[in-house]
Amino acid sequence: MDRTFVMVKPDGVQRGLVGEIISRFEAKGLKLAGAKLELLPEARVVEQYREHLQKPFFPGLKTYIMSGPCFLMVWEGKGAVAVVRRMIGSTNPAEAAPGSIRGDFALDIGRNVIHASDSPESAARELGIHFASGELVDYSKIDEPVLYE
Ligand code: D4T
Repeated sequence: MDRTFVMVKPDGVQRGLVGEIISRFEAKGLKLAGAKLELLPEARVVEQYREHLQKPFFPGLKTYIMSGPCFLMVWEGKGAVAVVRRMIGSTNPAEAAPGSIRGDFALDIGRNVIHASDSPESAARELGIHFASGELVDYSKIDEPVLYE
Protein backbone atom coordinates (compact mmCIF):
# COMPACT_ATOMS: atom_id res chain seq x y z
CA MET A 1 0.00 0.00 0.00
CA ASP A 2 1.08 3.59 -0.58
CA ARG A 3 2.27 5.61 2.38
CA THR A 4 2.38 9.34 2.92
CA PHE A 5 3.82 11.65 5.56
CA VAL A 6 1.43 14.19 7.09
CA MET A 7 2.16 16.83 9.72
CA VAL A 8 -0.27 19.07 11.59
CA LYS A 9 1.72 22.28 12.00
CA PRO A 10 1.90 24.24 15.29
CA ASP A 11 -1.11 26.44 14.44
CA GLY A 12 -3.23 23.33 13.84
CA VAL A 13 -2.11 21.75 17.12
CA GLN A 14 -2.72 24.98 19.08
CA ARG A 15 -6.16 25.40 17.51
CA GLY A 16 -7.20 21.91 18.54
CA LEU A 17 -7.58 20.58 14.99
CA VAL A 18 -5.65 17.32 15.40
CA GLY A 19 -8.73 15.25 16.20
CA GLU A 20 -10.77 16.71 13.33
CA ILE A 21 -7.93 16.06 10.89
CA ILE A 22 -7.43 12.47 12.04
CA SER A 23 -11.19 11.92 11.75
CA ARG A 24 -11.19 13.04 8.12
CA PHE A 25 -8.42 10.64 7.14
CA GLU A 26 -10.03 7.78 9.09
CA ALA A 27 -13.41 8.42 7.49
CA LYS A 28 -11.79 8.37 4.06
CA GLY A 29 -10.59 4.83 4.78
CA LEU A 30 -6.89 5.52 5.20
CA LYS A 31 -4.96 3.53 7.80
CA LEU A 32 -2.80 5.20 10.45
CA ALA A 33 0.63 3.57 10.49
CA GLY A 34 2.43 5.91 12.90
CA ALA A 35 1.90 9.10 14.91
CA LYS A 36 3.70 11.31 17.41
CA LEU A 37 3.64 14.82 18.92
CA GLU A 38 7.02 16.52 18.68
CA LEU A 39 8.88 19.82 18.92
CA LEU A 40 10.93 19.53 15.76
CA PRO A 41 14.67 20.19 16.00
CA GLU A 42 16.07 22.75 13.56
CA ALA A 43 18.02 20.16 11.56
CA ARG A 44 14.85 18.24 10.68
CA VAL A 45 12.96 21.41 9.72
CA VAL A 46 15.82 22.39 7.41
CA GLU A 47 15.89 18.91 5.89
CA GLN A 48 12.11 18.85 5.48
CA TYR A 49 12.07 22.21 3.68
CA ARG A 50 15.50 22.01 1.98
CA GLU A 51 14.06 23.06 -1.41
CA HIS A 52 12.99 26.37 0.18
CA LEU A 53 16.23 27.24 2.01
CA GLN A 54 16.98 30.22 -0.23
CA LYS A 55 13.40 31.51 -0.43
CA PRO A 56 12.54 34.79 1.31
CA PHE A 57 9.82 33.11 3.36
CA PHE A 58 12.12 30.39 4.76
CA PRO A 59 13.23 32.14 8.00
CA GLY A 60 9.60 32.83 8.94
CA LEU A 61 8.57 29.32 7.96
CA LYS A 62 11.28 27.79 10.16
CA THR A 63 10.36 29.98 13.15
CA TYR A 64 6.69 29.06 12.72
CA ILE A 65 7.30 25.32 12.40
CA MET A 66 9.51 25.40 15.51
CA SER A 67 7.12 27.61 17.52
CA GLY A 68 5.32 24.68 19.14
CA PRO A 69 4.65 20.98 18.80
CA CYS A 70 3.76 19.41 15.47
CA PHE A 71 1.68 16.24 15.17
CA LEU A 72 3.39 13.86 12.77
CA MET A 73 1.57 10.99 11.09
CA VAL A 74 2.00 8.29 8.50
CA TRP A 75 -1.13 7.29 6.58
CA GLU A 76 -1.50 4.30 4.28
CA GLY A 77 -3.93 3.44 1.51
CA LYS A 78 -4.47 3.13 -2.22
CA GLY A 79 -3.05 6.27 -3.84
CA ALA A 80 -2.50 7.77 -0.38
CA VAL A 81 -0.08 10.53 -1.47
CA ALA A 82 -2.38 12.09 -4.08
CA VAL A 83 -5.54 11.44 -2.08
CA VAL A 84 -4.17 13.23 1.00
CA ARG A 85 -2.85 16.16 -1.06
CA ARG A 86 -6.34 16.66 -2.45
CA MET A 87 -7.83 16.42 1.03
CA ILE A 88 -5.50 19.09 2.45
CA GLY A 89 -6.08 21.51 -0.45
CA SER A 90 -3.93 24.17 -2.12
CA THR A 91 -0.89 25.61 -0.31
CA ASN A 92 -2.57 29.03 -0.14
CA PRO A 93 -5.69 28.56 2.00
CA ALA A 94 -7.35 31.50 0.22
CA GLU A 95 -7.36 29.35 -2.92
CA ALA A 96 -8.00 25.98 -1.26
CA ALA A 97 -11.35 24.43 -2.11
CA PRO A 98 -14.08 24.39 0.53
CA GLY A 99 -14.19 20.89 1.94
CA SER A 100 -10.41 20.62 1.99
CA ILE A 101 -8.59 21.00 5.31
CA ARG A 102 -6.87 24.26 4.34
CA GLY A 103 -10.05 25.44 2.62
CA ASP A 104 -12.08 24.87 5.77
CA PHE A 105 -9.63 25.82 8.53
CA ALA A 106 -7.08 28.38 7.33
CA LEU A 107 -6.74 31.85 5.81
CA ASP A 108 -3.01 32.61 5.53
CA ILE A 109 -0.34 30.83 3.45
CA GLY A 110 2.07 31.28 6.37
CA ARG A 111 -0.34 29.51 8.74
CA ASN A 112 -1.77 26.75 6.59
CA VAL A 113 -2.33 24.16 9.35
CA ILE A 114 -1.00 21.03 7.69
CA HIS A 115 1.70 19.53 5.50
CA ALA A 116 1.51 16.40 3.37
CA SER A 117 4.04 14.87 0.97
CA ASP A 118 3.54 15.94 -2.65
CA SER A 119 4.89 12.81 -4.40
CA PRO A 120 5.77 9.20 -3.55
CA GLU A 121 9.46 10.22 -3.67
CA SER A 122 8.86 13.07 -1.19
CA ALA A 123 6.87 10.72 1.02
CA ALA A 124 9.76 8.24 1.21
CA ARG A 125 12.24 11.05 1.89
CA GLU A 126 10.12 12.76 4.55
CA LEU A 127 9.26 9.48 6.28
CA GLY A 128 12.98 8.84 6.54
CA ILE A 129 13.58 12.26 8.11
CA HIS A 130 10.92 11.97 10.77
CA PHE A 131 10.25 8.31 11.58
CA ALA A 132 12.49 5.40 12.52
CA SER A 133 11.32 2.09 11.05
CA GLY A 134 10.47 0.81 14.55
CA GLU A 135 7.98 3.65 15.01
CA LEU A 136 5.76 2.46 12.17
CA VAL A 137 3.19 -0.22 12.97
CA ASP A 138 2.36 -2.98 10.51
CA TYR A 139 -1.15 -4.35 11.12
CA SER A 140 -4.39 -5.28 9.37
CA LYS A 141 -7.61 -3.31 9.71
CA ILE A 142 -10.91 -5.14 9.66
CA ASP A 143 -12.47 -2.74 7.13
CA GLU A 144 -9.90 -3.48 4.42
CA PRO A 145 -11.96 -6.20 2.66
CA VAL A 146 -14.89 -3.81 2.19
CA LEU A 147 -12.82 -0.73 1.33
CA TYR A 148 -11.06 -2.22 -1.67
CA GLU A 149 -12.34 -4.02 -4.76
P1 D4T B 1 3.92 22.16 2.87
O1 D4T B 1 5.27 21.67 2.37
O2 D4T B 1 4.00 22.93 4.11
O3 D4T B 1 2.89 21.09 2.86
O4 D4T B 1 3.39 23.11 1.77
P2 D4T B 1 3.13 22.81 0.26
O5 D4T B 1 3.89 21.60 -0.20
O6 D4T B 1 1.66 22.82 0.02
O7 D4T B 1 3.75 24.11 -0.37
P3 D4T B 1 5.26 24.53 -0.60
O8 D4T B 1 6.18 23.36 -0.47
O9 D4T B 1 5.27 25.34 -1.85
O10 D4T B 1 5.54 25.53 0.61
C1 D4T B 1 6.10 25.09 1.83
C2 D4T B 1 5.55 25.93 2.97
O11 D4T B 1 6.03 27.26 2.90
C3 D4T B 1 4.99 28.16 3.26
N1 D4T B 1 4.99 29.25 2.30
C4 D4T B 1 5.02 28.95 0.98
C5 D4T B 1 4.98 30.54 2.75
O12 D4T B 1 4.95 30.78 3.98
N2 D4T B 1 4.98 31.55 1.84
C6 D4T B 1 5.01 31.31 0.49
O13 D4T B 1 5.03 32.27 -0.31
C7 D4T B 1 5.03 29.95 0.04
C8 D4T B 1 5.04 29.62 -1.43
C9 D4T B 1 3.77 27.35 3.20
C10 D4T B 1 4.10 26.08 2.97
